Amino acid sequence: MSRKVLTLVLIRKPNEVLLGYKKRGFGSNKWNGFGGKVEDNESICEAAIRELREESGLVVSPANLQQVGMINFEFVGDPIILEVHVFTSAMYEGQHFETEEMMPKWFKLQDIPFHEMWADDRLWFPLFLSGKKFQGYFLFQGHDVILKHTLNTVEHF
Ligand code: 6U4
Ligand code: NA
Ligand code: NA
Repeated sequence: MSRKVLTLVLIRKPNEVLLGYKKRGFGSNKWNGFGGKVEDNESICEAAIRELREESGLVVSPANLQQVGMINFEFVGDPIILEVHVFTSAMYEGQHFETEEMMPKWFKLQDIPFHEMWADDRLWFPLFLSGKKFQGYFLFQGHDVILKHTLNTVEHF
């Protein structure tokens, strides 16, 4: 078993969240937050900020980035565990724009397109949206079926 550390950033307004439609690569054709792999020369927070900027155009300062979740994903038949660090910010600069990887769009909280997102999102988004911090584990078969999971709130990271 080896691990890959990834980031996922969800930008909030009081009644909206910014998602991006992933146009290529892992998780393509799904709406998701912005993020990607942590490089060797950077911290997890730096990676989160860089991926957000590369994929959406928005800039967040480290002081405004809050970690809200940590999720481990395992895929049947794949020895690599994805360790995804989930962050949020209500403060950002810049205008979002479409990139080669992502098409960003604001969603009202009542209109979040869970049927076009990773299957785990409908389980942990309610915790995120109510301001709770959480830790989870999901075992996937393929990219659509969750065979088992755990999900717990935590006090801090
Ligand atoms: P490259 O190869 O550079 O294009 P990179 O942008 O570094 O890739 P990418 O896009 O593969 O990384 O990262 C995957 C993204 O998908 C990360 O933000 C984490 C996120 N992710 C992976 N599995 C997820 C899942 N089950 N539910 C979820 N987000 C997931 O909500
Ligand atoms: Na990415
Ligand atoms: Na990347």
